[in-house]
Amino acid sequence: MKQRVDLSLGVSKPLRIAVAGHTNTGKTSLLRTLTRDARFGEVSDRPGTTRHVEAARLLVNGHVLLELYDTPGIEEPIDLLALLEQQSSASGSREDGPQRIQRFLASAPAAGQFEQEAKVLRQMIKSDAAFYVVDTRDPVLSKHRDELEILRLCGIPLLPLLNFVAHPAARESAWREALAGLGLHAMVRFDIVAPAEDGERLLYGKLAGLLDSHADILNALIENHAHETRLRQQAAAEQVADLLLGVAACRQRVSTLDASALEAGAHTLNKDVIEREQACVERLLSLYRFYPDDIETAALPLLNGKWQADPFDPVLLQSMGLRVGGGAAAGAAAGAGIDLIAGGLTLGAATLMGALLGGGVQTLRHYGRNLMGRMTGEKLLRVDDTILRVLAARQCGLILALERRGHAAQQRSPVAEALRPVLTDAELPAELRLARANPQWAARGFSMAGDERLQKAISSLSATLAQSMAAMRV
Ligand SMILES: Nc1nc2c(ncn2[C@@H]2O[C@H](COP(=O)(O)OP(=O)(O)OP(=O)(O)O)[C@@H](O)[C@H]2O)c(=O)[nH]1
Ligand SMILES: [Mg+2]
Repeated sequence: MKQRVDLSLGVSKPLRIAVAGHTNTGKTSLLRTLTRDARFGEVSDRPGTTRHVEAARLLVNGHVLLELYDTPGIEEPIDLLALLEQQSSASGSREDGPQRIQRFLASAPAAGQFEQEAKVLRQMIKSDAAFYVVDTRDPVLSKHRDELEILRLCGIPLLPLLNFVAHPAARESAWREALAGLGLHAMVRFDIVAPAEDGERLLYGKLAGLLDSHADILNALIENHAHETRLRQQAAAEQVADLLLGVAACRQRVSTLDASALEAGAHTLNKDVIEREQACVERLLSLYRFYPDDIETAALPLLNGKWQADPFDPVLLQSMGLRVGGGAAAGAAAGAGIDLIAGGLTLGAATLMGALLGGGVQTLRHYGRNLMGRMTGEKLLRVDDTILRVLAARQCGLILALERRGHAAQQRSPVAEALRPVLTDAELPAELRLARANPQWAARGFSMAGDERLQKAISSLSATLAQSMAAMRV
């Protein structure tokens, strides 16, 4: 994809934004969301969690464009404003806001009673702009007005960010009115834990309106954000396509048709598919910069060895509205979702399960002498279409859950409940049928080897998957 972000921007000085506000309003959470770093700082329900200023950087093409500074919550605004007024009248000179703040920072209380507030103000006067994070569930009190009064003295643009607006107790209009009354007319609604898809675009766009001198950096951030989202979605769909093509190509040779050989073969294939799915989950988590703990345990193969229901579980297959071979309901899980191919004929999952339940070759007798004759040829096991459909649905479901999740979210995201079928046509996509005929595609890492036909298949299958996911997003 064409890179359109202007590299030359990186050589100018990064834009410095302080994140300020009352304690416990979501400042640290905002940094997690904007940096996509779920481990940034410490977040908790306790007030006074952040005790020091902490910086995070946003890079575009290796250049730092934005520096965000998390600051401690302001705790004693009323007393501090009183002190600032007292210092100002004692000085007898007419000072502007930043001079008053500097005077305060040089005074003894800045190292004593107001140490926390001093950390915020010291960062504010070094920054180009600030976000003021508001918990709109709070009533607007004089402590908030005083806090804003103090922050405004720093002389930099202040953009209020209305958090918790979706909460039933939100007092959005009271806050809007109060902020406007203080001369702050530009503000932005921003749900920090679950930001809207265009949330960051609106946030940086609003800030660009207040910060003419840095509009180019902010526009580059907006563009880069959209660009990275597109790249991530494409890379994610390619991971799933790679998984599906690899699994479709997998085959397991069995030497004889007795039950123990078939069961061992089915077991090996089963294990291989689960491992491949797990590897795909790990790659998707890392692509979206999440950790296994962020997703509900039961839904992840890597936490308990398999998904709550592994892809071969007959009950899962049925609950997905997918056709399952007749024997599945009988509980012959070892063979569910696995086709037996013998002498060039696909006998289907039902046959394999019948064979496993009924003791092998005898069960196959009803296929007639003719067929039994073919059994001397090559005998293979491979996953059936249903398994490919289940894997596609699960991995696409995971991608959508990761996309919806903000990096400040504290609760685990569920995946399993929301699964919707992805490959719904009666026939599987042509790329997967092609993979069936190309067992060499099953070799781990083969997609890295540059095989042209496989690369083409990955790219066209991923486009199909991306289309299905786009339809599910709306
Ligand atoms: N549901 C929900 N919870 C949020 C949101 N933003 C923050 N929180 C929660 O509010 C609490 C405080 O968040 P922090 O990010 O630690 O707040 P802070 O402003 O950095 O707090 P201090 O460092 O103590 O000043 C945490 O439990 C967050 O998970 C939000 O948009 N929605
Ligand atoms: Mg904090």
